[in-house]
Amino acid sequence: MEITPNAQRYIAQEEQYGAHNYHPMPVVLSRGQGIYVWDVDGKRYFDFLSAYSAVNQGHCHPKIVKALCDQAQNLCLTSRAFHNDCLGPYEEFATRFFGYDKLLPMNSGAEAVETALKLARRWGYVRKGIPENQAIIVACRGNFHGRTISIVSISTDPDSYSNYGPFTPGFEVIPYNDPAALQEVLERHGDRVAAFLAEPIQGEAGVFVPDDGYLKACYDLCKQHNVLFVADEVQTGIARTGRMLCCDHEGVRPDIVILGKALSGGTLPVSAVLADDDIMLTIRPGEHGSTFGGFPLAARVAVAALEVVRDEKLTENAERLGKIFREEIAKIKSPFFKYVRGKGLLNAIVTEPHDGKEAWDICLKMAEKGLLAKPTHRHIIRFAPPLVINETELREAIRIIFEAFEEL
Ligand code: IF1
Repeated sequence: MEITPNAQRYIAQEEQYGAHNYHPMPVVLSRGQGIYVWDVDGKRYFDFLSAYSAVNQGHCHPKIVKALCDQAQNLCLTSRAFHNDCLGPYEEFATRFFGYDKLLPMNSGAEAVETALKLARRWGYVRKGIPENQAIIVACRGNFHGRTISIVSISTDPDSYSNYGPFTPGFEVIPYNDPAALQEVLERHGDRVAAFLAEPIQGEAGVFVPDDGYLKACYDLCKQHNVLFVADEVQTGIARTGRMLCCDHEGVRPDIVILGKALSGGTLPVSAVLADDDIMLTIRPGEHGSTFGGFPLAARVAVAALEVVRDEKLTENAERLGKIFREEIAKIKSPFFKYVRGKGLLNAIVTEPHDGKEAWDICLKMAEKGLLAKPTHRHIIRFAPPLVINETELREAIRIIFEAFEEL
């Protein structure tokens, strides 16, 4: 894939002055609108990563950008030392939207996960009576919940945790998609377990969709042992998998829900933790917070972002177009192609290397043809377009994917 001198200049600048904590595709973007992004040379691409599902509503959605710009002229930040006229309306809107008593506003997804871990431990001590500093939280192998030290303490991916120790204690990690493994831990010392934390579909692991009934089985085990079921819906939530929350596919109502990414439509870092009063009120004034958590810009933007999901019926669209995507992609005939998996518009193609080429080369070929997607764990290519995509656009993108496999 050709890298123009114009693009090369930006890449070299990042190389020289920026930390090397990423290895991006050799594409330099300068504009986004809806399902498309444009690079600095004016080339247009389908965005099939959507910033890892943060741009469900499409790039620079006019309604969300308007909310951002209007509020930015008035009042950006008050801190929580004072009230303002944006936070209450947002909290009421979002708690009714998802059906929970209370919302605790944070900024990044990792901060919301950390908040959920603290909330679960606090509930474990205050409500369940777990002896002080002995609460256990169970997590799953293959997880991705963010990059803080406590979160990488439960990671099973060396790229996430190696040389970042010592690690936070109080976690047990069990195999994903294995209710018996959870049952074993809870029968062994469930009286000390405060919560079970899982992604309803493991995104980073390569869109690993657990067996039907897995979430419900784990939820029931949690209820039997008075353990909180905590769903990390940062990537799978907000219509991405064809339901408002991915747990809705199994009729599971998590005790704690973690949201991020698309909560702002990809304009600002906005995350949140949702729970009912008996859990949420175990954190009292002054016992948790954040300078920007729920600030006026985030509050106005998040309401607009959720209204777009509702009004433009993005959940239904993701469900319908996701089925078409998997049906069509499954027809690919190529030595690289193993299978496609996913729910709604969170899908991935599992590839295998062939003839000295692999997923990265397929992604470069698709980029050449005007579609951006990125491999995860080397051989899995995630496909997650903005949920505003229509069938015609989707079929055009599928054709590009077919051509890339054929040409390789
Ligand atoms: C990176 C991965 C995806 C998440 C879930 C919490 C967070 C994430 C289920 C933390 C964030 C992002 C982080 C970003 C790339 C991307 C990612 F590849 F890292 F794993 F999507 F799968 N829970 N995922 O997916 O949210 O603090 O980032 O706002 O770190 O490279 P955050």
